[in-house]
This record gives sequence, C-alpha cells and structure tokens, in this order.
Amino acid sequence: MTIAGTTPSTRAEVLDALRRGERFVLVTHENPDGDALGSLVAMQSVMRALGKDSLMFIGRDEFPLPYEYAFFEFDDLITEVPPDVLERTIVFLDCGNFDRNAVDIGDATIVNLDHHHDNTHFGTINHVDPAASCTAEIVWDLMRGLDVPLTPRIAEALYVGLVTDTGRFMYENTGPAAHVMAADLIEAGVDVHEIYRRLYEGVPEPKLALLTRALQRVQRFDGGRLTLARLTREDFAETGAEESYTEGIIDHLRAVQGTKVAALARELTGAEAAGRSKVSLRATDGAVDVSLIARAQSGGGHRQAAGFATSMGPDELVAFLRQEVAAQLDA
Ligand SMILES: [Mn+2]
Repeated sequence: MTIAGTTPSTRAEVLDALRRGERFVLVTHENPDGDALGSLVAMQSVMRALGKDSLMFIGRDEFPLPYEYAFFEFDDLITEVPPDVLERTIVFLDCGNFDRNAVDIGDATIVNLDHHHDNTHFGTINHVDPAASCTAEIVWDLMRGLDVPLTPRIAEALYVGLVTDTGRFMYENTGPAAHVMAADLIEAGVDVHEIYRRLYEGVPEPKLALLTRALQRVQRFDGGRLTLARLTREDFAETGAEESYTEGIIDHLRAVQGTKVAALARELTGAEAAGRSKVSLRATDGAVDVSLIARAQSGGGHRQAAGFATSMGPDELVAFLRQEVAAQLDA
C-alpha cells in the first residue's frame, strides 16, 4: 500500500537510504507523545531487524516520561548526543520542524518522516504525509517496504502511536488506512484492552484534581465559539500535578456545544519559564485552522490540533484568540 499524499519517489528514496545506510540515530520531538515514542521504538526495532547500528535518542531532561508511557522498553537508548552523530544518518520521527541553527549537525544526512502538514521539510530526504493519521502509520508502511516482519513488539509500539494520535480512532485524521493498520497490528498480537488500560486508566489523583480546576475555570467567548480554560503555576503546585497531566483536558473543552475553537493555557512551571504559558488549541470542525493561529505565535501543528508558547498575559491572550478566530470565521 502506498500512503496517499506522498510521492512514490520520496518513499523509494527513504527505503533506499534506510537499506544503504549502516549507522543511524533516531530522534523525535521534545515532550514526546504516544506517536513520537511509539514511532521511535518501532523504528528502532525495524532498524535492528535490518541489522543496522542504530541508536535511539531521547534527551535526559525528558525523563521521567509521562506515566502513561512508562511501560515502554527502550533498546539502545542514548540520552546524550553521540560523539559520532555527524557520521550517522539522522532519522527524525514526528517532528514538524527543526532548528538547524540550534544544534550543529553539519552535513549529516537527515531523513524526515512526519505527518504534520506544516512540516518545514528540513531534511535531506523529506517523507511527509499529511494524510497519514500518525507517524506510526508511515513507519508501518516503510516496515513493509523493507520486508521486515511485524513482531508483537513493533506492533504494540505502532499501536500506541496510532491509538493516541487518532484520539482512539475518532479524530478526523482516522482514514481507512488507520483501521487496516489496526487490524494488521491486532493480528500480530496487540492486546487492545491491555494497551487501553496502560494509556487511559491508572490516572494519578493529582491529574483528576487538575482537571477539576480546569473545568471550574472554563470561559466562553463570542457566543461560545471560543472555549478556554487556564491553569496557573499554583494549580500545579497545589494539586501536585505534573505538566504532562494536562493531557486530555482540552478534549473536555472541545466537546462543549457551540465550540469552534478550544484553548487550554497553562503557565509553565520551570524556574527559567517564569511568565510563559503554553497554549494548546483544538478545532471542532473544518471551519477554523488552528495551526494558522499557532503559527502566528511561532508555534505549529495540525489544522485541528496545534499549540504555541507565549509570554502574553490572560487578557492579552483572550484578545488575541478572539481576534484570530474572528479573522477566520467572520472574513
Ligand atoms: Mn504524530
């Protein structure tokens, strides 16, 4: 199966680069989510099956990972950039953009595998498919192109990427290929209920307390088309919640009748991040492209799910969001 939206030539180029290369390092974005980690773990297993010298990089400051992903087992994990990185092919998974100026990677070959429609095509080879439900779907396709057999381990990692990035098969990005892929993974031994339990149950109590606070603080604007909640540093401190516990809160905001755009703003808790907030955005239908709003603040994402960081205060943020939503809906 060729994934819609990518040209056969970039797929062939990637397959060729993966077959020919001998040493690789696999990387993903910061604050890695289920798709980032699942794609990374699956790709590492694929590279090992091909007999490659492949390392998987996750920065030291990403640990501990969010509790729902703590079950992942990482083979050949490195938390520091390897000294020979420039001699390795660097495979980026699920990264919409990459600041080449921030990290010196010289002339290293970069393979860019992603599904963000606003991917900046920063790689040497860019295999970017916005029609793919998740990066795991792209890895699944490449695995087949490389004739690597699907093991239970690969299947489980890919399934985590698939189920998290599609909102359990309910977001708009869930195409036929996502379900064909799910069938393939389940046939290979994925225990669907067990993965559901790991990802969505076992919620720490502070996470519930944080959700309670967010729901108490819902604000609606312009007839309800903008639904917003804010979480402060005090909320995190007083509930004992970690930053990653905000995961899923925005789905409650998005679900409110009449909402076109849902926004969750949370103050960053790190000492160096004082006064800065992270804003997550979700669109409920095709009427608003939230990636445009995020990009106006140097963020990015998908049409229906995007985010940005900002130093704007609460009032300024509300004014900005109302104006951006109006610019798209009232044009
Ligand atoms: Mn993804």
